[in-house]
This record gives sequence, C-alpha cells and structure tokens, in this order.
Amino acid sequence: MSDQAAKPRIRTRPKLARPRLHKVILLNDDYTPRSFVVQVLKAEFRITQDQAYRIMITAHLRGVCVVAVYTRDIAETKARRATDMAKREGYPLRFETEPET
Ligand code: TYC
Repeated sequence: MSDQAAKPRIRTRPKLARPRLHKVILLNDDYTPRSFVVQVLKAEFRITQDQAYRIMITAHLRGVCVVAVYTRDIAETKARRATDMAKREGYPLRFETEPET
C-alpha cells in the first residue's frame, strides 16, 4: 500500500457560525394614518402595496407585526430610517429590532 493512500482530511477552515438575523418589528399606535404606514413600508422595505397593507393591518389588529429579517446592521438602519421618516411628518410611528431566537 502506498504511504500517501490514507491522508487524514483535516479541515483547515473552521466553520463560521452564520450571523444571527434580526427582525424589524412594526408597532401599532393610535395616531399614524394607515395610508402613511403603508407608504413608509413601501419606501423603506422592498414590498408591494398588497404586502405593505397586510403588514400594516396586522400591526393595527394585533399590536405588532414582523416586517422582515436582516443582519443586525441592516435591520437597525431600516428601523431607524422608517421611524425617522414618520417623525419628520410628526407621527409617532415606531419600528424596533429584535434578534431572532
Ligand atoms: N392604528 C392606526 C390607525 O388606526 C394605523 C396604524 C397601523 C398605525 C399600524 C401604526 O403600525 C401601525 N390610524
């Protein structure tokens, strides 16, 4: 048998854990108009009118709705931009982020 036959296969590149994803969560409030919530969702997240409406109405009825999941940086940036967009118009609409379990 050849000396080179049974080379152990050594993993030289350790497996990296995938970065944890973070949810962007839309919070309901009593003041922001429904149409404005839909407008913000469409502007900041790549979703259709229909998807935006469903997300808005879910938050309206249940108090919160997950909009999408991203890596932490992107989730935080989108939540901040969407919340700021509402703030500039004087609405209390809020988006928060939370790590996925
Ligand atoms: N509850 C608001 C209203 O009745 C509409 C609304 C929906 C606001 C979803 C925020 O995340 C929200 N005008």
